[in-house]
Amino acid sequence: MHARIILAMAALIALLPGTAPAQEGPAARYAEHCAACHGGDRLGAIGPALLPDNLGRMKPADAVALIAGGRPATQMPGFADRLSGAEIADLAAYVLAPPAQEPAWTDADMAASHIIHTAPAALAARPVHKADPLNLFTVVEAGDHHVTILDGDSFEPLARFPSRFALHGGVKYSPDGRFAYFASRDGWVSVYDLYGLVPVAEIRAGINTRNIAVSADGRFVAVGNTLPRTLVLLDARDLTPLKTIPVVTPKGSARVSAVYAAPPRKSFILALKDVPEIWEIATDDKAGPAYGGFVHSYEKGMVEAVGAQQGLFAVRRIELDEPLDDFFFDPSYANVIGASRDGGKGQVVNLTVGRKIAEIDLPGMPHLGSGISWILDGRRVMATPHLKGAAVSVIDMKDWTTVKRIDTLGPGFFMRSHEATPYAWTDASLSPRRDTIEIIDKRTLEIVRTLVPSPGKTASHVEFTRDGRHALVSIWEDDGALVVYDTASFEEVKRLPMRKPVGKYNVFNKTRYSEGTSH
Ligand code: DHE
Repeated sequence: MHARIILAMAALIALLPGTAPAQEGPAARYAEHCAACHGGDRLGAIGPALLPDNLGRMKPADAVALIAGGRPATQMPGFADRLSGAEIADLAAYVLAPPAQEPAWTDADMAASHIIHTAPAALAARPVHKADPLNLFTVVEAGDHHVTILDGDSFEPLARFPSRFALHGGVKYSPDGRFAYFASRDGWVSVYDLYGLVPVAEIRAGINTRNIAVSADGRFVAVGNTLPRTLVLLDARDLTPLKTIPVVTPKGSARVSAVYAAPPRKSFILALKDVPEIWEIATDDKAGPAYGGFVHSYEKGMVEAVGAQQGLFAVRRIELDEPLDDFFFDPSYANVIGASRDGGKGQVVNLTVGRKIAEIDLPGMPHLGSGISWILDGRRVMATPHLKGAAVSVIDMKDWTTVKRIDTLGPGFFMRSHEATPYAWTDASLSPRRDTIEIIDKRTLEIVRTLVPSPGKTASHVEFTRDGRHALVSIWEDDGALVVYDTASFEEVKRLPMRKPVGKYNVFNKTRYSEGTSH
């Protein structure tokens, strides 16, 4: 209804004298055909933002096809009947190019976008369902921008609701597992109540967001943005904005690569994309001088104080040799293991001393949240698939040497396991063998089984149930599915049709920081 009113208003405005686009060209065509849904400023309205960062890796040919044919099951119509091929190609090039002036998103814009769906007093006192609240899965279905809440014992859906356009990255939970937090590429952050199965609140914290993190005490949500270049801190209860920290360094401003909570440190850690630095943001009201703007200086070989920030949200900066695109922590959270996607080496940064302590032979660490760790022969090892090669690297986390490079059927995105199983599961979704899941024995580092859940269809992203007895594999297709496997027999036990279920997140494993999954 809302969409129809906006479209009708847009059509009306276009008919008013003096308001119809005066000139020809893609900007005028954008104003005439796209602005009503995607915003005159391209920041999005009922449709998503049409800016290069938000459109991700969309190729010009895909943009042309989408404008010509529309997007099925959404309100995006096709324009092939109204625009010529050349006009559509011009329009595609226009939305894939940055605007002449970088769009702004102020604290006032953010505050104006804040929506409370369920007031705190109206939240359910206890779960309205009979499922184990800690064994729920939140499944992000990218095919039609929905989220399914799944009972992890019966594998029956408890709820299915529309999400913001293009959710990306891991769903995060409050420490008690009651609230689920989502981020969309367009900067929308949402909180959902898993007791009452209702949305609680939403806010648009930026124009383009990398990811979000929830503090260990559950009080704050950190939003890492690439546009504008900010870190936004929200009240986790209802997403009220608390503080916007511009990501500005003496070397210039930077986009956020990713932000994560570091529970034992009572802080958020974020990596910057354009400046070689890691930042640590205190989530402790009493944070002392350790957060006082210390920067490690390689030239001077010492830690020097460059400012005196203390207390909640104090910022500590750590300088690096090269920026990190991806990182994760060792189980103690003393070390950050990261790499730039183009760099040939991984780096280990010790957060206590505030500097790089080792390099890892890890060419182009792949997608974030891809790695896992376990104990092998008395020592902790980590493993991650390669984005650009048919291999999984297993690294000793004490001396950072490569224990083994396991050859796989092809490059993949993710690797997952669970404390209760001796096996790790990995995909080859970036290769011609994208329909396979390979199972590695964590004790022998050998591949012991290859599953093909749906021949010819992409299989990726595995997540385990709370007890580790079942593994859920995604079939990444619009008419996709979640396939549930028994992790001892590797037999399929259930198949649920879903619309491109890109990721699924188990409440227990995430909130208990299982070594077999991302956090
Ligand atoms: Fe992701 C997580 C970055 C493309 C699906 N991805 C993340 C995270 C980051 C990231 C920073 C960690 C968020 C978190 O959990 O807090 N992703 C990037 C990229 O830089 C990249 C390569 C390019 C881009 O477009 O941004 C990229 N990612 C993709 C995809 O194309 C995927 C496959 C489909 C999609 O939905 O866009 C994709 N990303 C995912 C998923 C996770 C994720 C499913 C969560 C993994 C998990 O288990 O935690």
